[in-house]
Amino acid sequence: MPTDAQRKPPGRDADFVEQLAAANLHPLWDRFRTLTPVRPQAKDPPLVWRWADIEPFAGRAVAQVPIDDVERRALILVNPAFGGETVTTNHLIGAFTILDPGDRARPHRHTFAAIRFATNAEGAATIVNGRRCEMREGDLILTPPMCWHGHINDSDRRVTWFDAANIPLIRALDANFFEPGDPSANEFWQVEDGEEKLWREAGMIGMDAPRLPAHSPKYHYSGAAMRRLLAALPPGRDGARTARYVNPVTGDAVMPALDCYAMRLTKGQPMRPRRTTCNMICLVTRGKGRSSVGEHSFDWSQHDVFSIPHWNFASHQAHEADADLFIVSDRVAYERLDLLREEFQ
Ligand code: 1HN
Repeated sequence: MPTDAQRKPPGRDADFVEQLAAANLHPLWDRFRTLTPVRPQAKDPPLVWRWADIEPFAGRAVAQVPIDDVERRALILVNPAFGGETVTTNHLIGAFTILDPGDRARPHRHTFAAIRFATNAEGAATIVNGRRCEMREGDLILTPPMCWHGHINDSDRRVTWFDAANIPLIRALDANFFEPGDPSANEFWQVEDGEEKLWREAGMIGMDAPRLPAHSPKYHYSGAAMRRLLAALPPGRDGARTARYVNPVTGDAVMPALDCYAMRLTKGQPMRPRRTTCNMICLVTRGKGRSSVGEHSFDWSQHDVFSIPHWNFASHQAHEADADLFIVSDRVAYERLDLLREEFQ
Protein backbone atom coordinates (compact mmCIF):
# COMPACT_ATOMS: atom_id res chain seq x y z
CA MET A 1 0.00 0.00 0.00
CA PRO A 2 1.40 3.47 -0.81
CA THR A 3 2.01 5.79 2.10
CA ASP A 4 0.39 9.23 2.10
CA ALA A 5 3.75 10.81 1.18
CA GLN A 6 4.18 8.53 -1.85
CA ARG A 7 0.85 9.48 -3.41
CA LYS A 8 1.28 12.23 -5.98
CA PRO A 9 0.47 15.73 -4.74
CA PRO A 10 -2.55 16.90 -6.68
CA GLY A 11 -1.96 19.66 -9.24
CA ARG A 12 -3.70 22.84 -8.12
CA ASP A 13 -4.34 26.24 -9.42
CA ALA A 14 -4.40 28.45 -6.33
CA ASP A 15 -6.71 31.04 -7.88
CA PHE A 16 -9.22 28.45 -9.00
CA VAL A 17 -9.17 26.69 -5.61
CA GLU A 18 -9.74 30.03 -3.90
CA GLN A 19 -12.65 30.92 -6.18
CA LEU A 20 -14.23 27.54 -5.55
CA ALA A 21 -13.86 28.04 -1.80
CA ALA A 22 -15.57 31.43 -2.08
CA ALA A 23 -18.49 29.60 -3.71
CA ASN A 24 -18.54 27.01 -0.85
CA LEU A 25 -16.99 24.32 -3.01
CA HIS A 26 -13.87 22.26 -2.42
CA PRO A 27 -12.15 20.41 -5.25
CA LEU A 28 -11.78 16.78 -4.27
CA TRP A 29 -8.43 16.55 -6.08
CA ASP A 30 -7.04 19.12 -3.66
CA ARG A 31 -8.46 17.40 -0.55
CA PHE A 32 -8.18 13.75 -1.37
CA ARG A 33 -5.13 12.94 0.79
CA THR A 34 -6.63 14.62 3.84
CA LEU A 35 -10.05 13.05 3.33
CA THR A 36 -8.83 9.52 2.71
CA PRO A 37 -5.68 8.65 4.66
CA VAL A 38 -4.38 5.22 3.61
CA ARG A 39 -4.67 3.89 7.15
CA PRO A 40 -5.97 5.03 10.56
CA GLN A 41 -3.63 7.23 12.57
CA ALA A 42 -4.65 7.74 16.21
CA LYS A 43 -4.22 11.29 17.49
CA ASP A 44 -3.27 10.02 20.95
CA PRO A 45 -0.22 8.06 22.06
CA PRO A 46 -1.02 5.38 24.66
CA LEU A 47 -1.00 6.72 28.21
CA VAL A 48 -0.87 5.19 31.73
CA TRP A 49 -2.72 6.65 34.72
CA ARG A 50 -1.27 5.20 37.91
CA TRP A 51 -3.59 4.55 40.84
CA ALA A 52 -0.84 5.77 43.21
CA ASP A 53 -1.02 9.19 41.52
CA ILE A 54 -4.83 9.31 41.46
CA GLU A 55 -5.55 8.16 45.01
CA PRO A 56 -4.40 11.36 46.80
CA PHE A 57 -6.75 13.40 44.56
CA ALA A 58 -9.61 11.07 45.46
CA GLY A 59 -9.20 12.06 49.11
CA ARG A 60 -9.12 15.75 48.22
CA ALA A 61 -12.20 15.44 45.98
CA VAL A 62 -14.19 13.95 48.87
CA ALA A 63 -13.05 16.70 51.23
CA GLN A 64 -13.77 19.56 48.81
CA VAL A 65 -16.81 18.43 46.80
CA PRO A 66 -20.05 17.61 48.67
CA ILE A 67 -21.95 14.95 46.68
CA ASP A 68 -25.20 16.92 46.95
CA ASP A 69 -23.57 19.81 45.05
CA VAL A 70 -22.56 17.74 42.05
CA GLU A 71 -24.12 15.19 39.73
CA ARG A 72 -21.21 12.74 40.14
CA ARG A 73 -17.89 12.79 42.04
CA ALA A 74 -15.68 11.31 39.33
CA LEU A 75 -12.08 12.00 38.32
CA ILE A 76 -11.82 11.54 34.56
CA LEU A 77 -8.64 10.21 32.94
CA VAL A 78 -7.60 12.62 30.20
CA ASN A 79 -5.00 12.33 27.46
CA PRO A 80 -3.52 15.82 26.73
CA ALA A 81 -3.17 14.77 23.05
CA PHE A 82 -6.86 15.72 22.73
CA GLY A 83 -5.98 19.39 23.32
CA GLY A 84 -7.93 19.84 26.56
CA GLU A 85 -11.00 17.83 25.52
CA THR A 86 -12.30 15.44 28.20
CA VAL A 87 -11.30 12.25 26.39
CA THR A 88 -9.34 9.19 27.60
CA THR A 89 -8.93 7.64 24.17
CA ASN A 90 -10.99 7.93 20.98
CA HIS A 91 -14.74 7.67 21.72
CA LEU A 92 -14.18 6.66 25.36
CA ILE A 93 -13.88 8.09 28.84
CA GLY A 94 -12.48 6.26 31.85
CA ALA A 95 -12.80 7.63 35.40
CA PHE A 96 -12.77 6.79 39.09
CA THR A 97 -15.73 7.66 41.33
CA ILE A 98 -15.33 8.18 45.09
CA LEU A 99 -18.21 8.04 47.59
CA ASP A 100 -17.97 8.54 51.34
CA PRO A 101 -20.22 6.63 53.77
CA GLY A 102 -23.84 7.73 53.30
CA ASP A 103 -23.18 9.49 49.97
CA ARG A 104 -25.84 9.19 47.29
CA ALA A 105 -25.14 10.14 43.68
CA ARG A 106 -28.61 11.13 42.56
CA PRO A 107 -30.55 9.39 39.79
CA HIS A 108 -30.28 10.46 36.17
CA ARG A 109 -30.35 8.94 32.70
CA HIS A 110 -28.72 9.69 29.37
CA THR A 111 -28.25 8.32 25.86
CA PHE A 112 -24.54 7.59 26.28
CA ALA A 113 -23.70 4.13 27.60
CA ALA A 114 -21.70 3.70 30.81
CA ILE A 115 -20.36 0.95 33.05
CA ARG A 116 -18.94 0.62 36.59
CA PHE A 117 -16.29 -1.91 37.55
CA ALA A 118 -15.97 -2.39 41.33
CA THR A 119 -12.31 -2.00 42.35
CA ASN A 120 -12.86 -1.13 46.02
CA ALA A 121 -16.60 -0.65 46.40
CA GLU A 122 -17.80 -3.39 48.79
CA GLY A 123 -20.94 -2.08 50.52
CA ALA A 124 -21.90 0.32 47.75
CA ALA A 125 -24.66 -0.31 45.22
CA THR A 126 -25.78 1.06 41.87
CA ILE A 127 -29.53 1.13 41.31
CA VAL A 128 -30.41 0.62 37.65
CA ASN A 129 -34.05 0.87 36.52
CA GLY A 130 -35.38 -0.26 39.90
CA ARG A 131 -32.83 -3.05 40.50
CA ARG A 132 -30.27 -2.84 43.27
CA CYS A 133 -26.87 -4.07 42.02
CA GLU A 134 -24.35 -4.66 44.84
CA MET A 135 -20.79 -3.69 43.95
CA ARG A 136 -18.68 -6.66 45.05
CA GLU A 137 -15.02 -7.03 44.10
CA GLY A 138 -14.70 -7.27 40.31
CA ASP A 139 -18.44 -6.86 39.57
CA LEU A 140 -19.43 -5.12 36.34
CA ILE A 141 -22.61 -3.05 36.33
CA LEU A 142 -24.11 -1.70 33.11
CA THR A 143 -25.98 1.56 32.93
CA PRO A 144 -27.33 1.20 29.38
CA PRO A 145 -28.64 4.15 27.33
CA MET A 146 -31.68 5.84 28.96
CA CYS A 147 -31.77 3.52 32.00
CA TRP A 148 -32.26 5.42 35.27
CA HIS A 149 -29.32 4.99 37.63
CA GLY A 150 -27.93 6.30 40.90
CA HIS A 151 -25.24 5.19 43.33
CA ILE A 152 -25.25 4.79 47.10
CA ASN A 153 -22.57 4.00 49.66
CA ASP A 154 -24.29 2.13 52.49
CA SER A 155 -21.00 1.01 54.08
CA ASP A 156 -19.02 2.74 56.82
CA ARG A 157 -15.94 3.26 54.64
CA ARG A 158 -14.95 5.26 51.58
CA VAL A 159 -15.52 3.39 48.30
CA THR A 160 -14.04 3.83 44.85
CA TRP A 161 -14.81 2.21 41.52
CA PHE A 162 -13.81 2.51 37.88
CA ASP A 163 -16.30 4.08 35.43
CA ALA A 164 -16.25 4.14 31.66
CA ALA A 165 -18.57 5.73 29.12
CA ASN A 166 -18.78 6.42 25.38
CA ILE A 167 -19.44 10.16 25.83
CA PRO A 168 -16.94 11.31 23.15
CA LEU A 169 -18.63 9.06 20.56
CA ILE A 170 -22.11 10.27 21.44
CA ARG A 171 -20.87 13.87 21.40
CA ALA A 172 -19.32 13.35 17.95
CA LEU A 173 -22.75 12.12 16.80
CA ASP A 174 -24.40 14.98 18.75
CA ALA A 175 -26.92 12.45 20.05
CA ASN A 176 -26.72 13.14 23.75
CA PHE A 177 -29.92 13.57 25.75
CA PHE A 178 -29.78 13.88 29.54
CA GLU A 179 -32.59 13.82 32.12
CA PRO A 180 -32.00 14.57 35.79
CA GLY A 181 -33.98 12.48 38.27
CA ASP A 182 -35.61 13.70 41.47
CA PRO A 183 -32.88 13.89 44.14
CA SER A 184 -35.47 13.62 46.95
CA ALA A 185 -37.35 10.58 45.55
CA ASN A 186 -36.82 8.06 48.35
CA GLU A 187 -38.58 5.26 46.49
CA PHE A 188 -35.73 5.28 43.92
CA TRP A 189 -33.36 3.89 46.57
CA GLN A 190 -35.76 1.51 48.29
CA VAL A 191 -35.58 -1.36 45.85
CA GLU A 192 -34.24 -4.91 45.84
CA ASP A 193 -32.70 -6.86 43.00
CA GLY A 194 -36.05 -7.08 41.12
CA GLU A 195 -35.83 -8.41 37.57
CA GLU A 196 -32.07 -8.87 37.85
CA LYS A 197 -33.01 -12.28 39.29
CA LEU A 198 -34.12 -13.33 35.78
CA TRP A 199 -30.57 -12.98 34.47
CA ARG A 200 -28.41 -14.34 37.28
CA GLU A 201 -28.28 -17.99 36.20
CA ALA A 202 -25.75 -18.42 33.40
CA GLY A 203 -27.07 -20.24 30.34
CA MET A 204 -30.73 -20.29 31.45
CA ILE A 205 -33.36 -17.74 30.48
CA GLY A 206 -37.13 -17.46 30.63
CA MET A 207 -38.95 -18.82 27.54
CA ASP A 208 -40.71 -15.52 26.94
CA ALA A 209 -37.66 -13.27 27.29
CA PRO A 210 -37.96 -10.46 24.71
CA ARG A 211 -35.72 -11.30 21.72
CA LEU A 212 -34.74 -7.85 20.54
CA PRO A 213 -33.42 -5.66 23.31
CA ALA A 214 -31.10 -2.84 22.22
CA HIS A 215 -28.86 -3.72 25.15
CA SER A 216 -28.37 -6.57 27.59
CA PRO A 217 -31.38 -7.18 29.89
CA LYS A 218 -28.81 -8.32 32.50
CA TYR A 219 -27.17 -5.33 34.21
CA HIS A 220 -25.04 -7.00 36.87
CA TYR A 221 -22.12 -9.33 35.98
CA SER A 222 -20.45 -11.07 38.91
CA GLY A 223 -16.70 -10.70 39.42
CA ALA A 224 -16.52 -14.12 41.13
CA ALA A 225 -18.21 -15.77 38.12
CA MET A 226 -15.81 -14.06 35.70
CA ARG A 227 -12.79 -15.19 37.75
CA ARG A 228 -14.08 -18.80 37.57
CA LEU A 229 -14.49 -18.54 33.80
CA LEU A 230 -11.00 -17.07 33.31
CA ALA A 231 -9.52 -19.95 35.34
CA ALA A 232 -11.24 -22.46 33.02
CA LEU A 233 -10.65 -20.76 29.64
CA PRO A 234 -7.92 -21.98 27.29
CA PRO A 235 -5.53 -19.37 25.84
CA GLY A 236 -6.75 -17.61 22.68
CA ARG A 237 -4.84 -16.98 19.43
CA ASP A 238 -2.85 -14.15 21.02
CA GLY A 239 -1.83 -16.30 24.02
CA ALA A 240 -4.06 -14.54 26.60
CA ARG A 241 -7.30 -15.94 28.07
CA THR A 242 -10.03 -13.47 27.12
CA ALA A 243 -13.74 -13.47 27.91
CA ARG A 244 -16.37 -11.12 26.51
CA TYR A 245 -19.29 -9.88 28.61
CA VAL A 246 -22.39 -10.54 26.49
CA ASN A 247 -26.10 -9.96 26.30
CA PRO A 248 -27.44 -13.39 27.42
CA VAL A 249 -30.34 -13.24 24.94
CA THR A 250 -28.41 -12.41 21.76
CA GLY A 251 -24.82 -13.41 22.62
CA ASP A 252 -23.81 -9.98 21.29
CA ALA A 253 -21.95 -7.16 23.07
CA VAL A 254 -23.61 -5.86 26.25
CA MET A 255 -24.58 -2.50 24.75
CA PRO A 256 -24.91 -1.13 21.18
CA ALA A 257 -21.75 1.01 21.34
CA LEU A 258 -19.81 -0.08 24.43
CA ASP A 259 -18.17 -3.45 24.81
CA CYS A 260 -16.44 -5.14 27.79
CA TYR A 261 -13.87 -7.91 28.19
CA ALA A 262 -11.80 -9.56 30.90
CA MET A 263 -8.31 -10.89 30.13
CA ARG A 264 -6.04 -13.17 32.17
CA LEU A 265 -2.29 -13.07 31.44
CA THR A 266 -0.22 -16.08 32.41
CA LYS A 267 2.91 -15.13 34.35
CA GLY A 268 5.96 -14.69 32.11
CA GLN A 269 4.13 -15.77 28.97
CA PRO A 270 4.55 -13.32 26.06
CA MET A 271 1.55 -12.48 23.83
CA ARG A 272 1.43 -12.18 20.06
CA PRO A 273 1.14 -8.44 19.31
CA ARG A 274 -2.18 -7.64 17.68
CA ARG A 275 -3.75 -4.46 16.34
CA THR A 276 -7.35 -3.57 15.71
CA THR A 277 -9.29 -0.58 14.37
CA CYS A 278 -11.15 -0.15 17.68
CA ASN A 279 -10.01 1.61 20.87
CA MET A 280 -9.52 0.19 24.36
CA ILE A 281 -9.12 1.31 27.96
CA CYS A 282 -7.51 -1.32 30.21
CA LEU A 283 -7.91 -1.41 34.00
CA VAL A 284 -5.44 -3.64 35.84
CA THR A 285 -7.66 -5.63 38.19
CA ARG A 286 -4.95 -7.89 39.59
CA GLY A 287 -1.17 -8.31 39.45
CA LYS A 288 1.76 -6.56 37.83
CA GLY A 289 3.18 -6.50 34.34
CA ARG A 290 4.33 -4.63 31.30
CA SER A 291 2.63 -3.65 28.06
CA SER A 292 3.94 -2.64 24.70
CA VAL A 293 1.59 -0.41 22.67
CA GLY A 294 2.85 0.97 19.34
CA GLU A 295 6.27 2.50 20.03
CA HIS A 296 5.66 2.72 23.77
CA SER A 297 6.30 0.30 26.66
CA PHE A 298 5.27 0.75 30.28
CA ASP A 299 4.94 -1.15 33.55
CA TRP A 300 1.70 -1.35 35.52
CA SER A 301 0.25 -2.71 38.73
CA GLN A 302 -3.16 -3.12 40.34
CA HIS A 303 -5.75 -0.39 39.59
CA ASP A 304 -3.53 1.41 37.08
CA VAL A 305 -5.32 2.24 33.83
CA PHE A 306 -3.83 2.52 30.34
CA SER A 307 -5.15 3.24 26.84
CA ILE A 308 -4.66 1.33 23.61
CA PRO A 309 -5.51 3.78 20.84
CA HIS A 310 -6.64 2.14 17.58
CA TRP A 311 -4.28 0.54 15.06
CA ASN A 312 -1.34 0.19 17.47
CA PHE A 313 0.18 -3.26 17.94
CA ALA A 314 -0.35 -4.16 21.59
CA SER A 315 0.85 -6.99 23.81
CA HIS A 316 0.99 -7.52 27.57
CA GLN A 317 3.07 -9.66 29.89
CA ALA A 318 2.41 -10.48 33.56
CA HIS A 319 5.33 -10.48 36.01
CA GLU A 320 5.71 -12.44 39.28
CA ALA A 321 2.21 -13.96 39.10
CA ASP A 322 -0.76 -14.10 36.69
CA ALA A 323 -2.44 -10.74 36.08
CA ASP A 324 -5.99 -9.74 35.09
CA LEU A 325 -7.19 -6.82 32.96
CA PHE A 326 -10.69 -5.43 32.55
CA ILE A 327 -11.05 -3.89 29.08
CA VAL A 328 -13.69 -1.47 27.85
CA SER A 329 -13.87 -0.78 24.14
CA ASP A 330 -15.83 0.73 21.25
CA ARG A 331 -15.30 -2.54 19.33
CA VAL A 332 -19.01 -3.30 18.89
CA ALA A 333 -19.54 0.07 17.16
CA TYR A 334 -16.87 -0.87 14.59
CA GLU A 335 -18.43 -4.32 14.16
CA ARG A 336 -21.82 -2.82 13.49
CA LEU A 337 -20.38 -0.39 10.94
CA ASP A 338 -18.40 -3.24 9.33
CA LEU A 339 -15.17 -1.36 10.09
CA LEU A 340 -13.53 -3.86 12.41
CA ARG A 341 -10.15 -5.07 11.15
CA GLU A 342 -7.65 -6.99 13.19
CA GLU A 343 -4.22 -8.40 12.48
CA PHE A 344 -1.29 -10.02 14.22
CA GLN A 345 2.23 -8.66 13.81
C1 1HN B 1 -21.25 8.72 34.49
O1 1HN B 1 -22.20 8.70 33.56
C2 1HN B 1 -21.58 8.39 35.78
O2 1HN B 1 -23.89 8.31 35.28
C3 1HN B 1 -20.62 8.38 36.74
O3 1HN B 1 -23.27 7.48 37.13
C4 1HN B 1 -19.33 8.67 36.45
C5 1HN B 1 -17.64 9.32 34.87
C6 1HN B 1 -17.29 9.62 33.59
C7 1HN B 1 -18.23 9.63 32.60
C8 1HN B 1 -19.53 9.34 32.88
C9 1HN B 1 -23.02 8.04 36.10
C10 1HN B 1 -18.95 9.01 35.17
C11 1HN B 1 -19.90 9.02 34.17
